[in-house]
Amino acid sequence: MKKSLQVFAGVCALITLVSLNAFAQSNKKIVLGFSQIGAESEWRTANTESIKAAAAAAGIELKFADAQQKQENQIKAIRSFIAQKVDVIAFSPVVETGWETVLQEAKRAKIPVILTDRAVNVKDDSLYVSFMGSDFVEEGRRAAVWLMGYLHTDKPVNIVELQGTVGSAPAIDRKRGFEEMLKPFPNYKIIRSQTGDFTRAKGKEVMEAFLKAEGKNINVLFAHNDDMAIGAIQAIEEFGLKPGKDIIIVSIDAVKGAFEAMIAGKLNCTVECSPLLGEQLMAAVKDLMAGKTLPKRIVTNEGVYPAEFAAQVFPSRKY
Ligand code: GZL
Repeated sequence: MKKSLQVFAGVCALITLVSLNAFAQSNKKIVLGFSQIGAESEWRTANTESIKAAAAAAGIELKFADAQQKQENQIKAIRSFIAQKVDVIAFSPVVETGWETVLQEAKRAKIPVILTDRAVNVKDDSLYVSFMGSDFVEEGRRAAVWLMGYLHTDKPVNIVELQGTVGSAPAIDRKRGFEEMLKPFPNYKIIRSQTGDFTRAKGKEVMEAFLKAEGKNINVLFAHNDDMAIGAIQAIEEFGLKPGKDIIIVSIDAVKGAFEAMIAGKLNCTVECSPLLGEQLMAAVKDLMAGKTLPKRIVTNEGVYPAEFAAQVFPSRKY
């Protein structure tokens, strides 16, 4: 009799332990590992703020790693998240290629991966669950369409281009979209094109070189982001020309600095690329943890802001 009582007590204890564990599991905070590219631009800072604020509001434990724009640091961060057994990994890939190995490691560890902001170029797209971010090709198209509508000319238009980070999805795709729209109009010519790595400092430096080589031959600057455009504006002024008048400038992001430059008459148009992905990401993480299926591609909706609307729109801008 005594023996069977002991067995019964043991079984009860075991059931309690298992059910407690299950309860704890169900109330366990979701842990998200996020590898951010860096802090290279106003856009990136706003994107980081959006992710951190949304994680806190969603009650999700965020492990955040800043890669200082280096792919090897992002790969290290993802490996660290795998070792820590986080529930979900999300990251904004600094460049499109070189991710297969680490994404296969995450897959083997059964940790789902969500891409935000930028895409990866992999053969096996089961290596990530979903990609949420802008359509960069469309952003390039919108920049070109605005420019041709603004200039409305069949005379020669010499364009210099400040490209984003070499090998990054936004740099590749914005260039592609811009050139696609210009193709039927050969009077629009890109005479110089070089990376400014999405930063103000590099944008200024490369624009100085463009001005030294081409001077007043430059009619238009197309910058892949506002930060490089703002750096280039300084270079144009130091060269003795008027940005926004002697050289028409169109860029992408629609950050606060771009609205300030447009209101000052130094920038002519910015194409929106929203960094406010935090809430969308946390909702996707929660859906994933609840067993729901995510769409493979979630596109953010955006607009185009010509200078004449800047003062009116600026007060309502969120980044
Ligand atoms: C675009 C984003 C780009 C921004 C830049 O989604 O990846 O990186 O256009 C940022 O400002 O540095």
